[in-house]
Amino acid sequence: MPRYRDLTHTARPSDAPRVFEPKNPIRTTDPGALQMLKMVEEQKIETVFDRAVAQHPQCAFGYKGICCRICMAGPCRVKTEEGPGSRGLCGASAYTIVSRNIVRLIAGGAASHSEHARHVLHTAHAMLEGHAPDYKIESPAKLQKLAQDLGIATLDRADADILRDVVEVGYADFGRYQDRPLAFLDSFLTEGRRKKFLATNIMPTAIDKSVTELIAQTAMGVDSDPVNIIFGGLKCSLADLGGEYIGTKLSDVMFGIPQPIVSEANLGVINEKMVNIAAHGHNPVLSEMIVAAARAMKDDAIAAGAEGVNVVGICCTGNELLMREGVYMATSSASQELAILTGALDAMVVDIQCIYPAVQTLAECYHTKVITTEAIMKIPNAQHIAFNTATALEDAKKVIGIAIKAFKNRDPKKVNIPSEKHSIVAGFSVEALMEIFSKVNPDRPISVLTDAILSGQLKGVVLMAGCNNLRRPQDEGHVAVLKELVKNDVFVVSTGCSSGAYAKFGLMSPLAVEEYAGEGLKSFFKMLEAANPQLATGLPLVFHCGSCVDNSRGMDLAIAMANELGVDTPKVPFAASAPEAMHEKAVAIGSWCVTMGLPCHVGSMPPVEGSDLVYGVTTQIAHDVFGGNFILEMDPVIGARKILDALEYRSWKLNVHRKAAEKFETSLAQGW
Ligand code: BF8
Ligand code: SF4
Repeated sequence: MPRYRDLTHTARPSDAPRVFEPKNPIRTTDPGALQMLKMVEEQKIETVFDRAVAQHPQCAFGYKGICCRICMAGPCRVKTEEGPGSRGLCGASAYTIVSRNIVRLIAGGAASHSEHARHVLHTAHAMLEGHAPDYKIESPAKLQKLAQDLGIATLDRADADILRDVVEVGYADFGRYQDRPLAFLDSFLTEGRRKKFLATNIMPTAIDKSVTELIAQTAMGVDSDPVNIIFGGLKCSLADLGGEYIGTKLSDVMFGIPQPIVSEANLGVINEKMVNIAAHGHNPVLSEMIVAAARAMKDDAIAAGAEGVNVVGICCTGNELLMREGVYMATSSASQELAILTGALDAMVVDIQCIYPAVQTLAECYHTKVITTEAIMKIPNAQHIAFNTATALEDAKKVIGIAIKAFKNRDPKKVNIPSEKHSIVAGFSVEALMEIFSKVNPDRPISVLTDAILSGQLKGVVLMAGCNNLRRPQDEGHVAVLKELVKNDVFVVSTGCSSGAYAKFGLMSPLAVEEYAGEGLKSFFKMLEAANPQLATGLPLVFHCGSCVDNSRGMDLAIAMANELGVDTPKVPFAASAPEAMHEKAVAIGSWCVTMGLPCHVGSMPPVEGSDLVYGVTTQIAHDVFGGNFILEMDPVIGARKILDALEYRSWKLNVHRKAAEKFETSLAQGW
């Protein structure tokens, strides 16, 4: 069972309101978004903030996970009364319905992440076959390392041959029929996790199989055992993690390993004098080509009367471009529509995931063109350009051409760009972090981080992740949790829309360190900066480690720490937090975090409260089986305190056992 130092803290959430002022349409704390909404106040434009108000109150059955729509005899809603109403029509109990519903979210998340990864794989494959001439191997070093991790020979082999084998293993990971672990997943697991997953029968063998098997397992009249269903869900979440690894690692091979880079964030990065195009969605396969095309077509933009083409990022594609290209981050999930309200966004090109269909509705009130690019993602009335890796740069140039044409139709009277923007430092892949640590300890770079934790200088590491969820104001949770953690000397890395929040608030900057970091964290940064005079800027308060698939980078960091400390991941002072989780992908990520042995705070209640059994498994029993557990807490400060308790408990235990091992000159005990 997880333990909390403050005895008022339990596995149940505090009584903080689940929904912030349900009738209040000001549901953001992002200064740029607030400024934008103020600027268009008179115009009564409908955005997600108004629709969030209109959706309340939400259905209490759905909220608790006790509405079953799995077959057409339903929907069946489980009532608290005794008798026939306490079960679905087929006799399914609350625990069956809740567990089926929640694991189907994991299946959706795993399908989404791995579809992204499959696209990167297809692109690599097409490149090797000579059908994707605009792509190349950007990082042979990453390819070598990846191949070695996968057990693929590298000595005296051409990069293309090595990549061919890597791609083959990646494809096999999608469709393997043999009873062998997912290779990309197995390649980085600790021995302890490998044993645990085999013993609990949740080691996935193939990504597609894990998703379809889970849908089949939870179909009407199949599995009704909540524990078995949850284990099926955890297996699928591990397949999700494998898919994320494929996505991140191959993206690094083809587009480069992110390195520290200076950029800017928030709506003020939209430039009135430029052709502005937002890249929104997730996959660098598209967005990298958009950036290349924008650079190539600068003169066309100048001929149209602009100063050039300004690509800005939204959501995770924004993270990908920020890390590798220094592209400005315009905004994140819940404020995506607001980029259009500036009246200066000439086009928005999208691929997959987290794109509100509402962007097209709003674009029709302006000159903005929305361009969809993927066969599985179209929006009625938006323009569709089928993005083909064989003609990638050409397709991307068509998109830029549309933006330049739209620029000429821009109505200057409608231009309202908020002034809000901040300088940020991003691009902290694990490789980039290790490079910085290596200036202190070239032989064992990661020990710089673990030693700081063992000495008490740092409390631990937290991976801040996830979305916006307008049950509470946008970014409020991300910012509040971060401030509490850094004040208490936690080293924080971030991904996804959590990164978006910190970038937009200017917290992803060295300037924020003085104001918010605790003394231990400050002295840790000072020591790193002194050893790294080559860095162009100071270190930021929070380290941007990428998009949502890049949560795999967070896991890489946790595993490196585990290996250095000589323990399995459940003993590492490392936790995750998604204060505003929303997407199915967030459920998949949270579930693998727990399965990998990490405490995982979630600040928006998932639909599990309809069953005490399922609630107890996710928040308590999971801790006994896997060493990780969900901390479901809506108050961000209490959430952060609960995370801190988990970190302190782990570092305290580590120190006790290490001291005992030193004293008696034995190896570190493992049975705790
Ligand atoms: O994958 S954090 S709202 S943008 S799901 Fe979506 Fe959530 Fe943002 Fe990226 Ni991740
Ligand atoms: Fe109702 Fe059972 Fe069908 Fe679900 S599967 S909708 S509980 S009859």
